[in-house]
Amino acid sequence: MRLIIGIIIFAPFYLIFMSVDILTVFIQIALFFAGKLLGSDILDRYTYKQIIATDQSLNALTAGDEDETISGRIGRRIPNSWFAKFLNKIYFWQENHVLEAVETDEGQNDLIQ
Ligand SMILES: [Ca+2]
Repeated sequence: MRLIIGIIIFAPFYLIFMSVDILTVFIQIALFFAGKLLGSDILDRYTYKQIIATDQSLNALTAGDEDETISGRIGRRIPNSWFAKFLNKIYFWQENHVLEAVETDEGQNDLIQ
């Protein structure tokens, strides 16, 4: 019940943060490809770190562990769901992206178990 009240109170802030995060993702993806085109190793690594940080931020915003990516959380909890299959399609170059993203030492800080 407290979690639901908390979500209602913080929903406007949550939506603002989420919007900024999603906007940041698009900028990061653009920078990532710019780094690839320019052959810039530093820009490449910099944007990769930013993308992981944003991914984990979105996971924390949705009551997940702040040290885990969304893919890792999906792979740990619901690896056969439609969303897991959707993520695996996006990361087509990996055998099973959501399972590869699982970090065995993460997930204990999920707010919703
Ligand atoms: Ca981690």
